[in-house]
Amino acid sequence: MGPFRNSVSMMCADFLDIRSALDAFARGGVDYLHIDVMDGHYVPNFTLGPDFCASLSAYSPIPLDIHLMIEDVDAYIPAFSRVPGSLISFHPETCRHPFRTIDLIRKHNCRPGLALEPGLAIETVKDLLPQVEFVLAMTVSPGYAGQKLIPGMLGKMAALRETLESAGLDIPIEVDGNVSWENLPAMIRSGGEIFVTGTSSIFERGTSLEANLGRLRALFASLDRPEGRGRPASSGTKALP
Ligand code: S6P
Ligand code: MG
Repeated sequence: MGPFRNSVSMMCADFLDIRSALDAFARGGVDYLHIDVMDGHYVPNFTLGPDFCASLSAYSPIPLDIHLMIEDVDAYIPAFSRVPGSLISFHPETCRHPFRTIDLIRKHNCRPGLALEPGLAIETVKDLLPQVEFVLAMTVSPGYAGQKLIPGMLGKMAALRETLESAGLDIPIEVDGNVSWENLPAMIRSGGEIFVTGTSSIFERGTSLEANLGRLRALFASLDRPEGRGRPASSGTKALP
């Protein structure tokens, strides 16, 4: 699928028909299953938990991309790392000692990522970037699907990409929030490589999952990085499975 990858947002799936969604994802070239975990404290919503993750993996071989929007992250790493090799991202402002949290995720055989909420200054996480395998850049405030892209977030992603490059860090940026057909090209130009697809694209109403997955594949294939921006396409699938 080229350098761009699709992580489908499972909180947007029809919970009464998860098997058919997983079957469609297997046929449609989905790269990750994005699991939004919300605790009613860090964000004003509740969503998915560790048993749901385990059930998905018992049925589907697609790797998990677990996005923790919770407080007291360290206490829950063992529960969320039951599937080895899963991507696990957390919001550093929820942790007292984020280096320790990163180590804990690795010790549990998972791949640590930093999740950046839109208001967080990149400068505050600079020292953590060399320790993680990806950065999840939120383009909406954490908590809900179906929100609109916050103006300024594309520029912030581009600044993050530049920060990574000038530090010599070859890790992907995952974009989360309002990844729509319209926003995706600009998100790619701003340095995104992994895209969380929810109600704005894959789960858009009125069309089938199959049709939307085909549309996304075609869009990925038609887009490439402009000269001199972002990582070269050939390096795009290197860092993560
Ligand atoms: C939001 C969450 C996201 C949503 C995703 C939904 O807190 O982290 O992963 O599931 O943004 O996609 P959409 O297209 O409805 O914005
Ligand atoms: Mg998310």
